[in-house]
Amino acid sequence: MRTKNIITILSLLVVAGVLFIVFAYNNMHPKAYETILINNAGEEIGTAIFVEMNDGVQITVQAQGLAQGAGTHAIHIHEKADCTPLESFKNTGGHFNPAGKDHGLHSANGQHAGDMPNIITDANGDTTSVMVNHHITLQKKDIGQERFSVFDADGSALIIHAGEDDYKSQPSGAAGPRIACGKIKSP
Ligand SMILES: [Cu+2]
Ligand SMILES: [Zn+2]
Repeated sequence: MRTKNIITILSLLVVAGVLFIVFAYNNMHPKAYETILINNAGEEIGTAIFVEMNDGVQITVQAQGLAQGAGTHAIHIHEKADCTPLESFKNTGGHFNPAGKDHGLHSANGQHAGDMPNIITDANGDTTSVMVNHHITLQKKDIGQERFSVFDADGSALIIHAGEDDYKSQPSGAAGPRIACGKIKSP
């Protein structure tokens, strides 16, 4: 009987140890992250889910009533995780650009790490959009000079604009005001 109890205790310790290692590993290497999107009134309008992939980060955006009806909207990663809804989310700064490139998927010296293809909304102003950004990572450290951590000291933010990105105008694609924001901050 005593042996059985000891084995039970040892088993529990092993399980606890494994759980701790998984927890610690996930803390150092987050595989997924979810953020709430808010509009200029500070109201929750959707979510963005980030999943670490071998060659980038997959981002799934679901938002309701993002805009008035159907349209095309720029979406970028901006520099800072401050989604205070004042003056068009200006606290998020410019585009996430640790490599010092020009703006735009069509620019010769492009692109910012935060640049991504436009998304579209339906007649209700809703969207479900999936994209992969090959220039960012959810890991806490950059991966060489290819992929940069969105969890840097000041975090970053997912921003959606009123207008579309023309993929070439400096410094931000002439995309108009910022209408939605989701902070990306180290958990
Ligand atoms: Cu932007
Ligand atoms: Zn840009």
